[in-house]
Order: sequence, then structure tokens, then C-alpha cells
Amino acid sequence: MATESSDNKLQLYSYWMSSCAFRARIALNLKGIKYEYKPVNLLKGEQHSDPDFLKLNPVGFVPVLVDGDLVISDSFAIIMYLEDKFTQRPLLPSDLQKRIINFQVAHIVASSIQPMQNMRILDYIGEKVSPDEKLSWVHGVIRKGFTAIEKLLKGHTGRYATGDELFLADVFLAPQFYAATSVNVDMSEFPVLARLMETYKEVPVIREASPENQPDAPSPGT
Ligand SMILES: N[C@@H](CCC(=O)N[C@@H](CS)C(=O)NCC(=O)O)C(=O)O
Repeated sequence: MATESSDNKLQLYSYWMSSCAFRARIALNLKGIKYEYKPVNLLKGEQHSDPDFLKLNPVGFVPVLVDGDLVISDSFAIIMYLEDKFTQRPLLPSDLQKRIINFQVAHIVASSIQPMQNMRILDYIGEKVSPDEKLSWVHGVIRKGFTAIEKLLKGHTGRYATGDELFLADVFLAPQFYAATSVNVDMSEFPVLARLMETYKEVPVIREASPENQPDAPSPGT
């Protein structure tokens, strides 16, 4: 539910292709929260060159959520903030075991996959090792993480990752699947994840948050 006017309080600094911003967008949509979309063009390097953006997040990453005087600059922190402030539609199940699985999945994606495949790492590998090594590096990182998550979820899934409702694990997995698809990861060795990946494509709150549906996405054919 991104809007382009500033008549509401929440602002999300985002880039259409950012998987981390995609997580925040899904959480906002799940909770039915309207927000103003503030594009930051990562390809043009605005995250490092725009002084106003750097004031919000000196580390130079999206997403950043601004809620009045409060600035939150990490997708996990943003999502936990939304969970605490907007208690409608909880993003964590009450069952303790499922809750812990949700945290583990989120952290495997956020700590053991995404940071290893981000633009800076890939540029570094391309420059210092060889451009040909970038793809096999990304595939290795994603496969290692997906192998762990596949095992973790076995016996706990319902329609979604940990039951019949979307929770934190799904919020982190859907964007990571999008990233995996963009580099043609073979999902056949991850049957549980492959099924979730297909299911997410039909979920409106995820579709609305998808990269191609963001205001800063290039129009088709350009
Ligand atoms: N831990 C942070 C990571 C944020 C992050 O890595 N953002 C990426 C996009 S997914 C980014 O802004 N990259 C820009 C760059 O590397 O210069 C989070 O979860 O929000």
C-alpha cells in the first residue's frame, strides 16, 4: 500500500529491486499500513552520495523507515517495530516452537544469505577475483542457506512456511526466492521451498510488494 504523497506519517526509503526493502513492504502490507514510498536509486549510488539519505542511515543501505521523529534503518528492526506498534495481524505465531523457527529462518536469510550476495560483495568478487566467479558464489551462498531452511521447515509447514498464515519466515523468504529466481537457482533440490515459492506468487500482499510493482520500477519494455 505504497502512496506517492506525504499525507501520512510513515515513509519507507526503498529501492524496487532491494530484497531487504521488499521484506519491509510485505510487513507493511500484511498489517494494512499505508506509507509513503521514497525511492533511493541503488544503481546510481544514491545510498552513498545523497547527504540527506546518509543522515538517515550512515551505513548507506535501504530500507529505512521514518515514523515522525523515529528513524529505523534495518529491515528486521523495522519489522519488529511494526509488530510492536501495530498489533493487528501478528507476524509471529504464539506457538513457541513455530515462533523460534520464524526467527531462525529470518536470520538465516538476513545474516547468512543476503549479506553474502549483496552488490558490494559481488562487485568486489568481480573486481578482485573474476566476473565469472560472481554467479557460482551467489549460487553457493543461496544453496547453503536454502539447504538449512528446507531442513528447518520440514514437518512445520502448512500453506505457508510455519502454518496456514503468513508470518515472519514468509516475509523473509519471499524476497529471497525472488533473488534466487533472478539468478536461476535450481529449486528442484528444495521441494518444500519450491512449493512455498509458487504459493507466494498468488498472495496479493506479496505481489503488491514485489519489485516490478513498485513506483521506481522501470516500466515494462524500457
Ligand atoms: N541488514 C540490513 C541490510 C540492508 C541491505 O543490505 N540493503 C541493500 C539492499 S537489499 C542495500 O541497500 N545495498 C546497497 C549497497 O550495498 O550499496 C537490512 O536487513 O535492512
